[in-house]
Order: sequence, then structure tokens, then C-alpha cells
Amino acid sequence: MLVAEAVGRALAASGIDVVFGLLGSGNLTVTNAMRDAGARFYAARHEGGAICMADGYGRVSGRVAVCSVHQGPGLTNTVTGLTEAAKSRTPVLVLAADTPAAALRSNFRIDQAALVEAVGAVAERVHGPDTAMADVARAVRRARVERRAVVLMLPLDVQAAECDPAPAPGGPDLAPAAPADAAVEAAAATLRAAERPAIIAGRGAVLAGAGPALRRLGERTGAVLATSAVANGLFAGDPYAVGIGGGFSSPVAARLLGEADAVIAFGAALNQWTTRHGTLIAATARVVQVDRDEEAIGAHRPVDAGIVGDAATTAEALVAALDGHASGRRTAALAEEIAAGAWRHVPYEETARLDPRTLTIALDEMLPLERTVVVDSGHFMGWPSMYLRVPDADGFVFPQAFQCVGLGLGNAIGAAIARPDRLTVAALGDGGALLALPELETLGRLGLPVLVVIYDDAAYGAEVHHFRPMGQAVDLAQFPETDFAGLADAAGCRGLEVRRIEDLEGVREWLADRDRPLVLDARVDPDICAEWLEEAFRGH
Ligand SMILES: Cc1ncc(C[n+]2csc(CCOP(=O)(O)OP(=O)(O)O)c2C)c(N)n1
Ligand SMILES: [Mg+2]
Repeated sequence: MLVAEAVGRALAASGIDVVFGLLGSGNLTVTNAMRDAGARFYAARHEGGAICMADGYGRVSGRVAVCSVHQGPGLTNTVTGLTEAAKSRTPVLVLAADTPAAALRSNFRIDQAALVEAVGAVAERVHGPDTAMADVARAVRRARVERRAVVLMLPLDVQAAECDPAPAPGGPDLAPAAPADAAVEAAAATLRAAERPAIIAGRGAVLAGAGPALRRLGERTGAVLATSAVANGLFAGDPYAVGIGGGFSSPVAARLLGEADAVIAFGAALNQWTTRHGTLIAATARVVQVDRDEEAIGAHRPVDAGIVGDAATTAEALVAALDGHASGRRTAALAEEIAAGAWRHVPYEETARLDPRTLTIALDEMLPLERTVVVDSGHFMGWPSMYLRVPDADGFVFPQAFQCVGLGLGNAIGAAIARPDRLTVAALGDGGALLALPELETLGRLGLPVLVVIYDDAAYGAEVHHFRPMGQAVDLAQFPETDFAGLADAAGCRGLEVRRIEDLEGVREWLADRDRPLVLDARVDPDICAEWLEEAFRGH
């Protein structure tokens, strides 16, 4: 069998049943082989969209997500989305055709391995017919077990050779890393002594499935629960959960976290975003950080103690170590204070134009709670993060590790394919929507029942709000109005312009049949500036 066919079959046999991509001569045979072996192929219109779809699919499904591209430009077009996936540790496998080693003068020739390694992805290669099956198994395993973005180079001459197609073994499952007893005991002592502890959970806690154990640890210690932005939803429904820690924290949440005398982080980097440049956590608080990676501990801010271990295993060990401990911190009054302090109850002054907060609150009430909220980057991004509830952490996709505008739409398409049982809501800015415009055609062609909400201020609002107060000209970051509803209709979606809250009646009608994607062009007041942004600008 040809190596190209054998590779496709082996990938499908390893359990991969969804492939995103854009076909060229270099990846057609391998992609066909995957399709013939039962995998579903979703064609993007730009490789930048395909990699984002794989990223979103991987984040929501927890499975290895595959993206298949042509050599040279097919791969260079993935690089921005690939960087996001690599930084976010999404288990993505890119199948990249490659020029033969001897094709020195091929137009397509670049150093593909150096390119992807430069952005933090892992370069793997099908080296030859004899190693092809082992090469595939290694690439899949590295993506799955190490949670890395892996690019598997498929040189054309090797693809065209004959090989034995017997798949290589995938390797054993690994048990989560258990923490050292002494480290658990020290952290338990800190929590026992604390009067107002706080637990901050990050994506590591989500991936470890630590939510239930952390809720139990919260009960035992009396801790308030918070998440980093990427882990939003992990503590949904818990009366002592204050939401996201950081710039998106409500005033009550910020106060409660600031009052904490002990903070224990699980799989959270404790970066500038989660800690408001360190100001959210009191200087006197004892900080304990739990992470499975040694290098994560203390990387962003000093900590008093570190525990190397899986978030769920460590949380369970702490619950056991604190057996018999009781705390009087969790009173009914505290729960009431947290509930009353949620963003949606924080008053704001409306202007005559469409207020993004009013818009988002109205959508939150109208849309089913079984939803996946996907947020692109920009000034608008706080509104969906603060005002749209999500049912759990899988219901929130926040591809911001590269702080890149334009990755949201592709991520939303991948998320919608991963969880067809949930309504996917893609929250984009007008700038991000236009960066991803080719994938509007993909959305329309696939007919996915996605709700796209474009917070349309006809500007790169983040730049306007950043520089206008400094007296700088911002006209280069402002645009004439874009007819997104017209673009949506032309791409096979349904477009709806929203200038007043009453226009959302069209969303209610759409919810009843969801026959195709709905794109809201929400013409929000461009002069409303989010408070969190001022704080965020200090990070530049
Ligand atoms: C690929 C990329 N280009 C440029 C930037 C700089 N940038 C950050 S926010 C932003 C504005 C995005 O505009 P839009 O999507 O309309 O969101 P808004 O800020 O207006 O809410 C830009 C250009 C970036 N982060 N990523
Ligand atoms: Mg904008």
C-alpha cells in the first residue's frame, strides 16, 4: 500500500474521525484515505480557518483534532492559528505535505520543521516507508499525551512509496501524576489556618477533570471559588463561585478574592490577566500553586509553596488530608452577597445607542443555557465573558493565548461540530469577523446552527479606546459601516442587523427552527469603553 494511504488509514484506526483542512495535491491522497476509513472531512476556505476549526474542536471534544494541508503555503497559512493551539496546549495534529528532500528547487520548498518549531509546535516527520507507521503513532501520541500541537511532515516521495500498513501500537495510558505527601500536608496546613481561603482553577484543572474534587475542597475549607478566563464555567451553579478572577471579575468578586488570606491555584498560571497584574491577590496572602509542570510554578508571580501534581489527584489528596476540618466561612449571607454581586446586577448608564451590555444580557436570557460560547479577541471580548452564562467549562472557548484577533469564527465552527447538542455562540468584533471572512462561506455551506454575534463598532475598538484618551489620532483604526447582514446572506447564512434591543425578536424566531447560521450585526455604541481594558493596557 502507498504510504499516503497507509498513513490515512492508521490515523483513522487510532480513533481520529474528524478532519479539517484544505486540499492540495500534496494532501489529497492521505485525506481521501482518512475519509474512506470513516472520518468526516470539513473543508475550510483558508488554512488559517482550518487550523482554528481543529483548535476549537480539540478544546471542546478533548480529542486529537486533525488539520490537513498542502506543503509550503498551505502550512504557512496555518501558522497564526497553530501558534494559538501550541500556546494553549490543544492536542492538534497538522498533516502537512512536504517537498521531497531532493527537490531543492521546488517552489513549495521551505524549512517546514523550523517554521513550526519557531511558534512552539512540535515538528514530526514520516521519515520513510519502513518507519511510517511508527512515525504516525508517535505523532498522535505526542499530541494526545503531551497535549502539544504536532505537525507531521509528509514528504511527497515518501508518501508515494510502498509500505506495510500494519499500524504501530499507540502506547499505554498514563495515570495522572500524584503529588508528594509532604507537599500536600504543607498545603493542608495553610488551608487549615486560613480564615478566608480562595481556590483559583485554570485550564489544567479543567483538563484534569478536577471540578468535582475542587468543589469538595471548597466545601471543606470554606473557600470561595474562582477560575481563570479560560476555565470559565468550571464552577457553574456553585453558590460560592465568584466567576472569573482578573479583569473580568465583578467588584464583589474582586473584593472577595482580594480579602483572601490563602489562595490555592490549580492548573492556573496566575498570570497578569488572572491576577490583575498581581493586584487582585493581597500581598499578605499565602499563595500555593498546583501544576503538573514544574516550570509553571512561580513563573508569573512568586508563590509561597508549589505542588507538582495533577489538579484532580491533588485536590482529592487535600480533601482527604483535611478530613474533620470545618470552616464557618460559607454562610448564607456570603452566598447572597455573591449572587447579588454578579455582573448582570451591577448598574451602568445606558446611552441612546445599542449598549453591548444590554445586548448581551438580553441574549443571555433568550438563548438556551446548553450553549458553547466562543470569544474572539478585541475590546468587546469582556461583554460575552462577563454576561453570557455557560453550563460548564466545555461551554466556553477562549482562544486568547496568542492575543490574536480573528481566530474566533474558526474555533466556533470546530466547537459546533464537536458539540452539535449545544447552541454555539460565536462572539466576534467587526475586525475579527472580517479577518475570518472566508469561513463565513464555510459556516453557510455547512449550514451549522451557529449564532454569530458581531459587536460592530466599525473600528478596531481596542486601539481606539487605548490611544484616543492619550490624544493620538485613531482614524486609521476606524472604518465606514460594513453590511455584515448582507455578507452573511450572500454566504448562505441569515443576516440580521440589530440597532435596538427590539431587533432581537429575529433571534427568537430563528431559535425556533435554526435552519442555517444566524449572523447578528449588532451596531453597538462605539464610545462605550470597558473598564477591564484600561487595566489590560498596562500589560502592553
Ligand atoms: C492578528 C492581530 N492583528 C492585530 C491585533 C491588534 N489588535 C488587538 S484588538 C484589535 C481590534 C480588533 O477589532 P474588533 O475585532 O472589531 O474588536 P473591537 O476591539 O473593536 O471590539 C486589534 C487590531 C491583534 N491582536 N491580532
Ligand atoms: Mg470593532
